[in-house]
Amino acid sequence: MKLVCRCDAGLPPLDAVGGPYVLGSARLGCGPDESPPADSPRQMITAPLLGSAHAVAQEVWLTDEACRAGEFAGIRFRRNAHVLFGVLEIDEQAFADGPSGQPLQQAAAEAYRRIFRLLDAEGLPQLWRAWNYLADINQVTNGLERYRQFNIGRHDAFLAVNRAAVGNVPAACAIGLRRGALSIAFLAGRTPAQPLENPRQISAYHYPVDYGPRSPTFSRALLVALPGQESLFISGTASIVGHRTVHVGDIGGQCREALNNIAAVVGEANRLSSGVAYSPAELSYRVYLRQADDFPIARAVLDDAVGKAGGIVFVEADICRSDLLVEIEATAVHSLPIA
Ligand code: 3EB
Repeated sequence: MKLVCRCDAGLPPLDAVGGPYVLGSARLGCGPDESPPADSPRQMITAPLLGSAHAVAQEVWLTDEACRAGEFAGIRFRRNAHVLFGVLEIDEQAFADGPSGQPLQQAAAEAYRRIFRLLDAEGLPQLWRAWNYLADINQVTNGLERYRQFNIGRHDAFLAVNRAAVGNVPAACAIGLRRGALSIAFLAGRTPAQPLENPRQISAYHYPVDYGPRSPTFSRALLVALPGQESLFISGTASIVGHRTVHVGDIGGQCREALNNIAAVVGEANRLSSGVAYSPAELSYRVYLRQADDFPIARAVLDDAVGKAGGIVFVEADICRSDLLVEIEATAVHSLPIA
């Protein structure tokens, strides 16, 4: 079984790639009125690309075993015997402000409860990776930042279905867009993954309450074993040491610190993986920048550290702490010798 992610800038005939081997996709830089395809889950990310000759980029998850499509509680998904990719959008306006929390908190809780119900029903219960996008992530309503509202809902959902909210939790990112419903894409499978933490950082699920009443529910990275293959999913990574933001106001410093953190996580991957070592130069990166003006410096730092060859997509979007200017996520796939 193989799982690969193909990223193409521009408008390639990716629907031509289509067919049974597509698990799902993400489209970055699309307009708010574009619709996803009917037969395949696709996360529509309306954040502008930066420094790209093309308006949109598309990441397609492909496998070498035929997939089938399904729909469950508003979740569009495709799966084969080993993996499942799904996309869910929930409009928080469907929830009333009330004792069970503000609308975004309720939407997040409902979204994750549905995801867990789907995964249990499909017999692919391990949530490996989640991509979370929400509007106005740093906006404060009724005294609480929206990212923190999201964290309460997400955390509650894990506990509601008796899932651990520490330790074996998915790799993730949580990113702010200008508008739109809460959008969650996810990759799940049959077997538990190996979670990785970063020795330079406190685990996010142990952040002190200064960062919100409920800690964020994600691992710094996950190693996922599939037959003949191992994948490394590195969560959104920022300029945080311990639990504190460092290099406030300094985009170059934040980019270098985020890359130091990624290097530390890669070190952990290499300590715990039994396969061939990972290197930062081989990773595929998604770089979120709060300010488009920061692109030239971010590009230069990334090129310097990673090399130009690797796939790097730069996106203008908000980060979950208002003092963070950049967040970087990364992925790699290794073939393993078949035992
Ligand atoms: C951080 O390290 C930066 O809430 O799912 C990174 C990755 C961050 C995932 C999430 C948040 C999340 O705390 C923010």
